Amino acid sequence: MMGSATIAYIGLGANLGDKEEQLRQAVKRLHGETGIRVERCSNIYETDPVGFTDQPPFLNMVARIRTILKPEPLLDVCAKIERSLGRVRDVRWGPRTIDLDVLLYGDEVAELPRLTIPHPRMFERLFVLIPLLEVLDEDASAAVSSREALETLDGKEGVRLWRKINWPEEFEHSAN
Ligand code: A4P
Ligand code: MG
Repeated sequence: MMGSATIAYIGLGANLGDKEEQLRQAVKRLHGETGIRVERCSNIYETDPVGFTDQPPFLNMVARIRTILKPEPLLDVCAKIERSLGRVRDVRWGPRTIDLDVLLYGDEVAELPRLTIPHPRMFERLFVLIPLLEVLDEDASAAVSSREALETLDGKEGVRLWRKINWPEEFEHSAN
């Protein structure tokens, strides 16, 4: 049914509350959406805050999904999941229970009023590139630029391996 669907990459970040649980819930809810299937999860990394630095460390990861949703409905789903997990928009770049960004959507390059693809800041961010490259298809149009960006960036010590969500195995054995 999802054969003609598009591969997209969702960047997830959390730095308030039970961060790891927030990520797990967000992945589970993404997968539970009609028209979205989570295919792979990267490792989870603990990362120093970028931008507004006076805030707790983040946990970041990337999910590769297959979806029949178009980009804007996909963004709406991301916002809905953020709201359902209690995100309140306050300080830009500030602390958040959960943040879901659409990093890549197929080979699409788009500048829509609410949505820019690829995500405008992803190539400057180790906390995006390191997990992304674990799950990014070799033949994705952004594969070369992502790998090159990763090689040129300093500060890799600000991104530390935290743990791995064993997707989908560990979810198949849990009730909630
Ligand atoms: N928007 C445009 N393009 C996209 C896209 N590709 N994906 C618009 C998602 N949203 C996109 O985002 C603001 C608006 O961007 C959305 O309404 C959407 O229409 P937001 O999530 O409401 O606000 P935000 O996340 O506070 O701002 P922004 O600009 O998305 O922040 P970033 O760039 O996501 O940065 N440090 C570490 N270590 N780890 C982090 O995860 N995250 C941030 C947030 C800062 N520092 C961090 C981390
Ligand atoms: Mg965001």
